[in-house]
Amino acid sequence: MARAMMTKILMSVVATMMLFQLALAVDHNVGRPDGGWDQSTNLGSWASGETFTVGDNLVFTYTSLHDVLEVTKDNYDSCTTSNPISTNGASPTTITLTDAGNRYFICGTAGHCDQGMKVNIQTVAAATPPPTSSSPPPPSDSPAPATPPVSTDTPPPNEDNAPPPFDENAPAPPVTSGGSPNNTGETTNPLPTPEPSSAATFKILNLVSMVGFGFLMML
Ligand SMILES: [Cu+2]
Repeated sequence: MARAMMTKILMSVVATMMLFQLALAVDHNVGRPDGGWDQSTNLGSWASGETFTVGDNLVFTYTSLHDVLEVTKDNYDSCTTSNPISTNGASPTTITLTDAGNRYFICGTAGHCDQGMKVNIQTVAAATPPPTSSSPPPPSDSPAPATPPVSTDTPPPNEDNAPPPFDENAPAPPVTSGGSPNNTGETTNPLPTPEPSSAATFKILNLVSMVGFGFLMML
């Protein structure tokens, strides 16, 4: 039951975050709005004004005079159109930036790359999600409070009590004058109850905040 519910919550959190990612994905219309995928647009300048994040899309819109080749850096630099990584010839061409790093696109029409119809896309990683249960904090907390209970006054009961409890009040144990130590045994340990470790508390708080975050995300 509880496990199934946790699974359900986690799944909805993940799904929500994925939707969130999709909602944030940006379509970058290459060369727009001032130009396009053509020879007359300064595509380097256009690209430098954009921020490409993992999950974003490139959208190339062009006439039948052009196409879109994805190529290696070497072929990009030399405008070599043979052996492209991919060839796309049906405008519009949408390319999803699935990973951080550099990708290189050129036009395959003779001479167009040399005329500037090329663009280098530098994709950056998406922002990291908020740190939910990262490991670092707990260790710093736990060791410190471990010591306190040691040197505190030792509870007096056991041995001191033995002789005197010739109870003035209780008439009950009149058996022998020998004051059996067993009777007084009940008062023995007022041992301090073990404090809940702060590490455990921390974990619980973390869990609660995670679940709470999940619910927030679902709203
Ligand atoms: Cu072209």
